[in-house]
Amino acid sequence: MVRLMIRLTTLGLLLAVVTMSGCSSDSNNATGNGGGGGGGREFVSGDLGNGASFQHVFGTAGTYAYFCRYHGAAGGVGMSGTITVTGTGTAAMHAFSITDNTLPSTTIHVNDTVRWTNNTVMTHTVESDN
Ligand SMILES: [Cu+2]
Repeated sequence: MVRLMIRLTTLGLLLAVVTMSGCSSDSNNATGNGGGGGGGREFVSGDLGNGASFQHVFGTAGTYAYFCRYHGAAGGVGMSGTITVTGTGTAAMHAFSITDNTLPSTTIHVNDTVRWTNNTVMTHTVESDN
């Protein structure tokens, strides 16, 4: 009986952790604009497990190189890509599915959102070089 209770409690905690990590991803989005939460970098997703997603609104034109910390590195090494942000348009969503150890490069407009969803069984991150 005690064991069952402990197992149920553990399950409850696991569910709480999963729920919280979903929220933290959202709060990253909220603070990600303008480089918050990433040690001054434009965006840092944290770990994205299977099915997890992260999104970021690009409020400033520029060229944003980014990478996965487990399969790439800053400077375009390995699992990496570039988001190029040009003049203002209608705010649009660009959703990408990660299906292997590559990351998309794309050109978007200021105030557009990019969303990455990890559809592999491995853990990845998306984080800007700067
Ligand atoms: Cu990766």
